Amino acid sequence: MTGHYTGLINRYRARLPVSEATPVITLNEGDTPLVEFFNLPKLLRKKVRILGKFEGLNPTGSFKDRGMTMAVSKAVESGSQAIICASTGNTSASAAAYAARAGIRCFVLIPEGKIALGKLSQAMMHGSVVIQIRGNFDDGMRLVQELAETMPLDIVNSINPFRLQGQKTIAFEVLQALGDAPDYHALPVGNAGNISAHWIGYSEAVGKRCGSCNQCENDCPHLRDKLATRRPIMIGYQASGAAPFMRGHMVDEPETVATAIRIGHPVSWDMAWAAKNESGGWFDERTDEEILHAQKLLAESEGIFCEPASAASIAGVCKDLERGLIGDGSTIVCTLTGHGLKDPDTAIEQSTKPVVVDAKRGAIESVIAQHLPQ
Ligand code: AN7
Repeated sequence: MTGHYTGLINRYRARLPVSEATPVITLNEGDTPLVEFFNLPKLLRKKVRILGKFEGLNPTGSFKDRGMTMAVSKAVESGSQAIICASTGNTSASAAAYAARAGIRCFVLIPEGKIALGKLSQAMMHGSVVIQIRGNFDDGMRLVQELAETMPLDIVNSINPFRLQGQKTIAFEVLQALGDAPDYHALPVGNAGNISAHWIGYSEAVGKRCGSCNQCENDCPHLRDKLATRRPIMIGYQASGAAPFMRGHMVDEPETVATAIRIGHPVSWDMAWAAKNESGGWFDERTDEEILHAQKLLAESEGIFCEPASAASIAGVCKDLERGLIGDGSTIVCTLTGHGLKDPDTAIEQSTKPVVVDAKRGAIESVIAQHLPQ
């Protein structure tokens, strides 16, 4: 690579449905760190490699930016003046930022009282029109589809296929970092777009499937330039209160502390099942307690602060290692979908409260003495 990094569309142009005519609306998203965890395997007493793809380090703090750079670029290319989405928070934050960048209008529908503070502040700060609905994400998703039928609005939820095209690039980055696929790739599942996008990316990288360009008949770059020899086993983790993939049917009243994945009617239902089945993987669920415990464990043992939904992948992998579902010698990548700073309320609630003392040396000394390593 020459010059400075200018975002995933420019980097993966040959693998994305863009042309010279596509205006690239970017905040230099992607190229996130793949961080190996050294303390977690020791704590678990397992001889495995666990790596976190820290998507919280994208420009608006979540993986949504990968899909949004594509969705907004294509919307602008088609002459769109306004975008709309339903969101549990991160999609709205990302849509708002990319719409600001593009100079177009953005409308977001969010469930009243059920989105993390950081995400709400982002949508407001970037100047989108924030509409809080007395309903959940699934209600919002249905309404967005109805509204876009008659109003001049481009939907930027993951039913917009360009979203998944952008998000598939995470697989390319993992493959280029590791040289080939990990044995397992674990991630949280809400609306199920991301697990579907991961699988599209991994599949194209081995030349298995190619749905994203018009050249596949003859000289397709996806088939020509393989990035991997194999695909990982995909594991999708849900919060127990919002686990339609575990129930085998849609859930009407999803509830979880991990508000990002408080979704009962996932749009990418079929694609997510295909990812699981074709990869030989599985879905599982974790309780809110397990999710928060994993979030704290990762923050304290590895120095990585992800949001609760993201920690579902850590909670998932920890238990599946203990159960022996994932064996010794495995390499596991966990997608850490969003930054912990998105949801300061939940973080503060589960942490030791700061001590308050007089501004005097002696008072502070005694606190320090209690906590110094022996
Ligand atoms: C941190 O923002 O659906 O299974 O509206 O924010 O692709 O839905 C967020 C989803 C995981 C689940 N982790 O991904 C939204 C929204 C975080 C998220 C998911 C979300 P999908």
